[in-house]
Amino acid sequence: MRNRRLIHLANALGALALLATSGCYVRTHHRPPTARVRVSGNARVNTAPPPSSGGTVTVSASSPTVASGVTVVEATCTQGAAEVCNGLDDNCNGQIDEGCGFQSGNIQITLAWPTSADLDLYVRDPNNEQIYYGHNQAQSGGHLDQDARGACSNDQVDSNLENVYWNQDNPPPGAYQVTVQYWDGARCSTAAGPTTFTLSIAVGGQIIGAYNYTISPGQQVDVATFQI
Ligand SMILES: [Ca+2]
Ligand SMILES: [Ca+2]
Ligand SMILES: [Ca+2]
Repeated sequence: MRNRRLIHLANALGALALLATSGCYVRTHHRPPTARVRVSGNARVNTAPPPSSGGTVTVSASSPTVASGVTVVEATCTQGAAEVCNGLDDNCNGQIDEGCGFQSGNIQITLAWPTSADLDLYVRDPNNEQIYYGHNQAQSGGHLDQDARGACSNDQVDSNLENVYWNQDNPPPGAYQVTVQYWDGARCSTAAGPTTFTLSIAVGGQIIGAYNYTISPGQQVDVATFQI
């Protein structure tokens, strides 16, 4: 009997010893690490304009306002056509009468007429400086490079065209006023009587206006005003 108790005691002590050495412990359950969720979707479209490539300066203008009585010419042009010296851009390249002995540029204004009258082209720039036969170069870069029929002279290269241009990248911004005057200082001019002229304006390589007007001796008309 006593031995049996000793055996039980020994078994109990063995069990305790086994527990003590088994490393029994309560396992803490950790939450699994939060999964990283990769959100995929459409890439955002960058709507910002691409950076300027530089090198090309684009000059644009408002639609010109024209004087009463001025007819807007619905000029037609044909790519590849011969350019005639007529105050119109016949070949659609944005230059008026190239090859006729005067220059184009970011601004070009050309006056043409079909009679022996002495018409004069005046352009007032944003600095209020007027370019014409008596003042053919402005501080703004504007030039009158072809005068015609001055006091009825036939000495000039082409007797029926006048031209003003700015050929720098950035002509001054502001208002440009285009005026035509019929010089009546001598019978040689006024004998031509009322004369219908053609006038075209190109800005930034585009024709922004082409006009006809019938002008009388001694008359002055502010044909068009535009802003750049
Ligand atoms: Ca042309
Ligand atoms: Ca032409
Ligand atoms: Ca003239």
